[in-house]
Amino acid sequence: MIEKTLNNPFTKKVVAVAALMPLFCPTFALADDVLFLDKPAANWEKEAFPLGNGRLGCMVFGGVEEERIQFNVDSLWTGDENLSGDYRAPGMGFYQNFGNLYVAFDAASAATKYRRELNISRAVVRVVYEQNGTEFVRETFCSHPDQVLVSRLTANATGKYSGRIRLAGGREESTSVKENRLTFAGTLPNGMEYEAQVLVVAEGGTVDTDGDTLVFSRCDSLTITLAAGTSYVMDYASSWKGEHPHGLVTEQVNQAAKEAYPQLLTAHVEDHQSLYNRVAIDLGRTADAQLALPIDQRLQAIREGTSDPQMDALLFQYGRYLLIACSRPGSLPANLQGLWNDRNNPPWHADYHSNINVQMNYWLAEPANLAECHRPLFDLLTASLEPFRKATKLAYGDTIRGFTIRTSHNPFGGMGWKWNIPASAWYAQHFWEHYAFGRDKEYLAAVAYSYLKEVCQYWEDHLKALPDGRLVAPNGWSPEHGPTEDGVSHDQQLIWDLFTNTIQATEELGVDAEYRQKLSGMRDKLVGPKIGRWDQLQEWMVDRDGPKDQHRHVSHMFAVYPGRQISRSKTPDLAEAAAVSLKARGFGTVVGWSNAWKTALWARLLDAENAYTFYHKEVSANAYPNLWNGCWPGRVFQIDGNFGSTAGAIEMLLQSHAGEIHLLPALPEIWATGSVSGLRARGDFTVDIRWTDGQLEEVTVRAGKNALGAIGVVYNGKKKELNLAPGQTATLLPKDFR
Ligand code: FUC
Repeated sequence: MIEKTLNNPFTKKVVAVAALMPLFCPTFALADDVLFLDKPAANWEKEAFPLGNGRLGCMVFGGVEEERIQFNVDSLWTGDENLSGDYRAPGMGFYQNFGNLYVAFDAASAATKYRRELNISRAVVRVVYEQNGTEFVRETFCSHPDQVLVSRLTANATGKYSGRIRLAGGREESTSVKENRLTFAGTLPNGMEYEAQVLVVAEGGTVDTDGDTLVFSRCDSLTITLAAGTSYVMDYASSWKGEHPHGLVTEQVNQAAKEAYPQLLTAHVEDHQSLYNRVAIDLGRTADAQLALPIDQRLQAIREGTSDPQMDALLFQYGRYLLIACSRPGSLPANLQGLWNDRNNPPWHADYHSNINVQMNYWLAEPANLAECHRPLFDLLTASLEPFRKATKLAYGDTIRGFTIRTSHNPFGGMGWKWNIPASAWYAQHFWEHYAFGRDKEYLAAVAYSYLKEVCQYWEDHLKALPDGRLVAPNGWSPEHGPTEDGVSHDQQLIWDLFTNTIQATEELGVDAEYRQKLSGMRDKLVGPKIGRWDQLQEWMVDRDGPKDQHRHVSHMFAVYPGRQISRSKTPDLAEAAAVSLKARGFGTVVGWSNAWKTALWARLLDAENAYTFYHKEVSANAYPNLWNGCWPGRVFQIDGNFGSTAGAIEMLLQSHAGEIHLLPALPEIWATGSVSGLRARGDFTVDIRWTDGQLEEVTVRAGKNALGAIGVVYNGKKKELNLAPGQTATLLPKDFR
């Protein structure tokens, strides 16, 4: 049963296909990895294509007369630690539009055969068209290894490029031009310094300056390199400020300009694929005629009822693509818009929203095999501890232990809007989950444990005893819904989760035995989930849920997902009550993140078709032509719906929250035959699954270097126990689950 990786027939097949990939790459990669349109973007939010290296991101429009590349750096923020707590105070700040790069062409005629595509397996946007018999090609990417944006313009004839290049800051900065370099710099009202530089290298022809633009004439090709940075450092003690970015930006541009374009591209693609290629997915075949459509028409056909399982796979991988693009070690975490924003006053400040949104941004990180992309969240939360503590003390008194946070926060630890008391416990869950999946004890000891413990301290001092001795969180609010009162289910569930994870952390680390006892005692006294008068899972301690209430927030379902207090296997009555509540919340079109949450919730409740209904809504109702999630159906881009959709789809294929690996727990009919490889399960396992006609064909479980060893694998109600040494692989077949 237990075999070495290479003896596994399924792995062998994957290896064999991978070896052929360079030969067949164009057809192999086509549908699941490419978004394409047959026209330039008319709209930033809906049609331009996003690229990013975690820190520096851009949106490519692909115009024929003028290319526009709008760019951002994740730390360009106004505001400060905003101790007023006022959401509208200047201290809350806004995430800023860094600027635009424009390349205008002296084009004589209209283009034909136009195609603009984003290949998410390469993280490259390619624009191709013909004009007067010449084929023009532009490739743009944001390199993580070189920390620059590169755009390369070529043609299949010489001397075809003439036009002008302009670099325009988002805050009306003036741009200076020297030789073939454009530069602008500025200082925000909060003292943050920033700078962007563009260097243009031409082959053939000439490049001259004219006022604040570069003029290129009869060039064969152009390579445009853009670097941008700010003086932000993620360090409260340094007032979040470091050196002026001029030196680094200059070096980044100069260094990249020294390298040959193919090298820059190869380094970029290799870096991207080192993350992206960890997971492959096949959810079934779409008809060729549908695949041949540009994505706006493809979405339209889906909206008219055409089946398109490869769109399901594309949406799945797009979530992974976007996380790689906006959250890499060293960057800020993904905000409400990831890192893309074209305004200086974006919706909700493009901030970190703590009552569902930023958490949802990271639900996919661990199971989608992008654990390192989770780190920016821990970095910012850890760096923000001091201002969070300070604000908590200001509001609640100096003697308070631990801290809590408001609904919104910025990259300086500044907060705004209402206090969202249990949010720090929800964040603690992320610290724990990173450990649960990877089992890195050093991280648990050095980073996660102190965070968990400090949040526990807050609750040790704040839980209130009812006359019968049970414990409740006082004055809670089920996010954006209902009254403020004691014992709100969302709070109770989060505290249960926090205590449970902290207890487990003490066991894993072999520390604080007495404290563990104390926490378990308190956890056992917490008012637990309750079933109400219409058999629903109560949102409040008082049985007041309305059966017709279809509010978008489903905060009392935290215990089902992303929590683990309620499950079909361990607490079937509560799980059924959750299903009653969720059904009552309806199946209508809802905001993107609510949609995604419901995908994951129905999957955890093992209802495949309801889960798929919501997953499908993301493309049938919410997604724009660039597949970005429109939060309120079709309007206001918000990235949580993208990330949450991928996370929800994973829950349909693999679950591991209940201490075992559950295969295909909610496989919908439309995904009857398919495969997925590289998903992560808690306990440091990586899982590949293949299925046909709705039935498991084969599963491979690989134990990582920190693997938990013993693990149960469940399929169709039957369990197979495995015991794997680190690095060992097991392959199971249907007969193992009889
Ligand atoms: C929460 C939601 C809103 C929106 C905002 C950014 O407050 O209730 O729908 O997503 O975050």
